[in-house]
Amino acid sequence: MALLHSCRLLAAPRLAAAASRASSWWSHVEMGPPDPIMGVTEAFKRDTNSKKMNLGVGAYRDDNGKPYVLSCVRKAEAMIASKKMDKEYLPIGGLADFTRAAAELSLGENSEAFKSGRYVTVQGISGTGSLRIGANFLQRFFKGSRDVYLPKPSWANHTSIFRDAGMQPQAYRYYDPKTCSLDFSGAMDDISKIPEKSIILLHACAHNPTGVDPRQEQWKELAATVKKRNLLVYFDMAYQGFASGDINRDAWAVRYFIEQGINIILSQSFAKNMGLYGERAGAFTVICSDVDEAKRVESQLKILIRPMYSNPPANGARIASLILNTPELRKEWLTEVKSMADRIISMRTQLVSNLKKEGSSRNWQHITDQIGMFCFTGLKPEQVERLTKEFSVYMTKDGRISVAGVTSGNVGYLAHAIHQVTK
Ligand code: IK2
Repeated sequence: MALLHSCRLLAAPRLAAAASRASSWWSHVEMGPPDPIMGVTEAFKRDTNSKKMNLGVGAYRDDNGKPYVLSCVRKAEAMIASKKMDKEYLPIGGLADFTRAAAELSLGENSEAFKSGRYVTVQGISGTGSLRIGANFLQRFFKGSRDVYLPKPSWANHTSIFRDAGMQPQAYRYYDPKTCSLDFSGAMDDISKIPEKSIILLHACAHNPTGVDPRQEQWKELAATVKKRNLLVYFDMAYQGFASGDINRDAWAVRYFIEQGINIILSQSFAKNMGLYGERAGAFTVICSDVDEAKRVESQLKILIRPMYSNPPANGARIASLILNTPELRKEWLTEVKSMADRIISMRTQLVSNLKKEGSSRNWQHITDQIGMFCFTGLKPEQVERLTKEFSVYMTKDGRISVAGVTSGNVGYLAHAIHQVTK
């Protein structure tokens, strides 16, 4: 009897838990997959191998493999701290000194659109948040198709951002896996067939994940085609300065399209080029036909932003604004961006020469041809799996590596590991 009683006592909490599961509001919620990029970092953290390398997430590391805070950022932070500023809300559209400087940086100080004021720029929560403002704006106001044509492949989050905003992600050919380079004729063929008044997304520079950008003559052809098809161009510029080391060169396509009379929309991120990742500094810009239209668009952007997050975070925008608007800090920043870009370029060269030293007879030229933070190695999913399992080298399944995570200390090990799984 006593035994029966204690069994009942033990069973009671289990029954209660099962009953509460069955009656829960959320019992139907299934376990979701880990994020394809952030999930790599989680797996990396669990690995105890001292030689492990995280080439998954695109975050810059110095040559000791350590996260890098730019010296101009440290100085701007000290200036902000000394001012003992209040913590009041920013306006809905963000810090005016920041949004103006972000527009000047992308459009160029001599841009007619910038000088005439026929644009609106609002602050966004870094590149992702700015893309989302743009996607929601399109969903509410774009009169053409819901279709947004993305390069294939594109940054994985693009699809989710547009889909969650009620748009329909579509694809155009961009990358040729056989040559590990741009499939320009495929892209032109697909783009010339996109229905008129659709939206096309273009990576302004340092295409993620492929590291493959069109050349200037190719950008010109692209601009002519999108103009002919009457497509709305959405530029995503998350790496200005990070591709070539030169902010003007990296903004060339954006500026060229506007000069051709194409009224683009644009998202910018300061995560990579200022190393402000977690500060979430970004901007969304709409080029309009005149100042009056810009004012109307601005009013609607504020109405969109207000119920999303009310107003953006202040600290990152203050830092970026001080850097962009203070000549000495800006000069220092330009040097630092260049040095980050140069270190990445030099790691590409060292990786190729180490692969040769290992005895690899494969053609790795695409590693040095590609540009920016990422390299699309061309490694197959089984090879990626072996790299992770046997060598603790972590990267996304598509074979993308963040070259920013490679250092003079580990490039030899990486080359050895890649050679072992590709020979
Ligand atoms: N747009 C593109 C093309 C990006 O690459 C990013 C940053 N991606 O970085 C993570 C990774 O791929 O490893 C963004 C937008 C947005 O970045 P953020 O929101 O951090 O500014």
